Amino acid sequence: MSQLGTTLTQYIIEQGRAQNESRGAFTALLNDVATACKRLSNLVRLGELAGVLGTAGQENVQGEQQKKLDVIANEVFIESMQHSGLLAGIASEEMDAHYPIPERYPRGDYLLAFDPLDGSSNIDVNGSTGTIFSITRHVDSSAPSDIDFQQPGSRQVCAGYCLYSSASMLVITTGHGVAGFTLDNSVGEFILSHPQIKVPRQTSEYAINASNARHWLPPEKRYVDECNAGADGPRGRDFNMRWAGSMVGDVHRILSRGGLFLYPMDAKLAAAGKHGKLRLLYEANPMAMLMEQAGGKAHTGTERILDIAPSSLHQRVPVIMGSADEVERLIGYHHEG
Ligand code: P6P
Repeated sequence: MSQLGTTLTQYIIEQGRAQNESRGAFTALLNDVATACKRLSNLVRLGELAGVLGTAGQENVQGEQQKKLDVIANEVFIESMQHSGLLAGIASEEMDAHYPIPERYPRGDYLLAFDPLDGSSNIDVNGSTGTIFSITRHVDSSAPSDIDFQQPGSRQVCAGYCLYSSASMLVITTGHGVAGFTLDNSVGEFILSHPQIKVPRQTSEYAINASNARHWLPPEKRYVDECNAGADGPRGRDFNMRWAGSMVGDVHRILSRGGLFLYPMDAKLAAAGKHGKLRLLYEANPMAMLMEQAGGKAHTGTERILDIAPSSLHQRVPVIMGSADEVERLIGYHHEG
């Protein structure tokens, strides 16, 4: 009989045993996340054949044109997660305020914040997209408010993403390292394929949207110029640049082979009164937990991302994350000013 491999459920239960923690609720919660991701993986894989491409003809709270699949992905996640009795509330990039669990369902102890379809501008060109999620505890039994979601990233109990690309992969951490699961469509299970993901401390690859170069602040300009100077420059080696246009695609590559992901503060964002491009609660925080759990670092240039005390549900922050030596180098440039 062919071996199936370790399923997500088996992994969470085994992790619980190893930590002497009861993981029943957690197992059920992550299984609901996995169900939602499988449903989205099918829709993304079918694309136009499922009639899910193109714009929804409306804007989200971020003022961004919503794709049909942004709206569908949000609905799929809520439908898959709200019934469990494990969540006290849900916050999403696609919703102004948090979604209270309907009274017909029991309320649980966890809060879910998620970006249903990160990189959705890639969907119409068959590029990589993903779902990013962050789970924290709801500290009391009353119905949560938006403020209850605004917890520092260091209080996350679970973080992860599902990458929809050549394979669909679920990558998660519960605070004991990072594991990757590949979707086996023949049985409809996420199977453990990358048990202990580690980010190399060094790299020769960086990721940034180079079209913003004229807006970069001195630390980022110095960092990128030195990388581009290659073997004859101060770094003494050639560098490569990749930009996926989806944070999930870039972060997954960096978790897989090292690199530095940059969406820093720049003059254009400052002029628009923004503190960054990427959102703290459901993009920067979950990815920062994954990076640190994999031996990388995650910083804004002035502070560790997981230490930030959030001030709003859709707060934006600068993001510098990946191979520890490169994050430390760029932080050093920020300190030099
Ligand atoms: P730009 C996608 O919209 C996203 O939020 C991240 O996934 C991605 O890294 C970034 O924005 C891309 O931004 O300015 O290159 O389109």
